[in-house]
Amino acid sequence: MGSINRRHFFRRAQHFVTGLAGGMLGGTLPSAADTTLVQGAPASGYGARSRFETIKRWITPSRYPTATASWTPLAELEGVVTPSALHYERHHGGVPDIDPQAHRLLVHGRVARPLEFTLDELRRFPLVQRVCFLECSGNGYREWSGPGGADVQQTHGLTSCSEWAGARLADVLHECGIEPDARWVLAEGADGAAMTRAIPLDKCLDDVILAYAQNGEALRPEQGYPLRLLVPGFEGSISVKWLRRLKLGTQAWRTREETSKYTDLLPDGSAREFSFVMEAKSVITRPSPGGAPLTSGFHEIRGLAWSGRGRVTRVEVTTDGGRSWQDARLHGPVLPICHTRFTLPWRWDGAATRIASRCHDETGYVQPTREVLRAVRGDHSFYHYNGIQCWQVDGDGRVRNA
Ligand SMILES: Nc1nc2c(c(=O)[nH]1)N[C@H]1C(S)=C(S)[C@@H](COP(=O)(O)O)O[C@H]1N2
Ligand SMILES: [Mo]
Repeated sequence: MGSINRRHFFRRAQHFVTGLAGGMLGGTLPSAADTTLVQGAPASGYGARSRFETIKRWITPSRYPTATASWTPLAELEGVVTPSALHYERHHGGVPDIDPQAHRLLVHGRVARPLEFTLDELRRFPLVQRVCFLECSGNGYREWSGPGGADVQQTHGLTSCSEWAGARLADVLHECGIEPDARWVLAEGADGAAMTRAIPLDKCLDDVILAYAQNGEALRPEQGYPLRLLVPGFEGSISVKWLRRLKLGTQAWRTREETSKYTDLLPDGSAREFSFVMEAKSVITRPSPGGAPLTSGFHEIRGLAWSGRGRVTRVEVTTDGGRSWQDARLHGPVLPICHTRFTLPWRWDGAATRIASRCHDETGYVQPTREVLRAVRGDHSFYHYNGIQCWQVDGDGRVRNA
């Protein structure tokens, strides 16, 4: 939109609308004879994006390419659903190549009837579907010690949002007959890492999905094809991909992923265990670092907010470095445990400033600053960073992580 001011923008929009109506109501449209018609490409069996579109996941450089992560380019996306091809990835042992016909899910342990399910059998359970985000608890780990990531992709790209569909885990567990003393469920993946995590049984009986579909089609291999757990609101690592085994037990197992990993060392030397829930968070995706430098005038600030505890109820935005905050517009439908799009009109006067967003969720929780988080969790945290993200807008219009 460049440097046009807001009034100009609306006037132009009005011209556009009246111009269009004039054309449709008998104004002069170009006739077929005026243009050279070129035959386009034929229909295709499976779609691909335009060759002019080039945005990509950013892959963390690593000596171990099968134990790394790729990050969603959030600043480049609109709406709230992440295209499957751009969903972030985190794998500990690479992406296995699994034949769905041969794949089985074993349910055993504290159940009356240990059972093995094929995918066809799982599809016979009643369907459950929901749009929700999945976020790695390592998202934003570099921001703990100060501004870290170069852009939104590197600060927040380990969250993505999809429509997931499958069977309700509760239905499948009930089919096996849950023993009265069962309290925990161990989930194991069929990948090289045999990723294993324990989940409280209460959560499993509440809203966990045995997902076989994502955004309408089969899961992508990198998202766990042919079957994964989808544990709404919990850190991503609990949503075990390539799921092959569920074991019910009376207590947690404290696997490697629950002791040496996915715990949070506190200032007093103790560790937060089972810190499952992803707390409320938000980020301004536009303007943000890496975009074209801003020109003064009207801009629409855009961003995403989400909370693992339920709905986002309010997002405030500051454009003056925190002196004042304004309520942004939330674009519906606002779903629980789902990315929520917010926007706020802004006129930039060309002076250096700082912009940031602050998310509230339906539990009354308000997204904290980095200082507040560090005061509580100390200097040794890696996971669960959800601090307010501040962007510095320099006088020349360049935006950077501050
Ligand atoms: N079997 C298996 N499941 C797994 C993982 C894994 O490495 N192996 N990674 C976990 C982690 S750490 C996260 S954040 C999410 C990532 O899911 P995604 O790759 O679909 O985004 O999957 C989880 N499930
Ligand atoms: Mo993760």
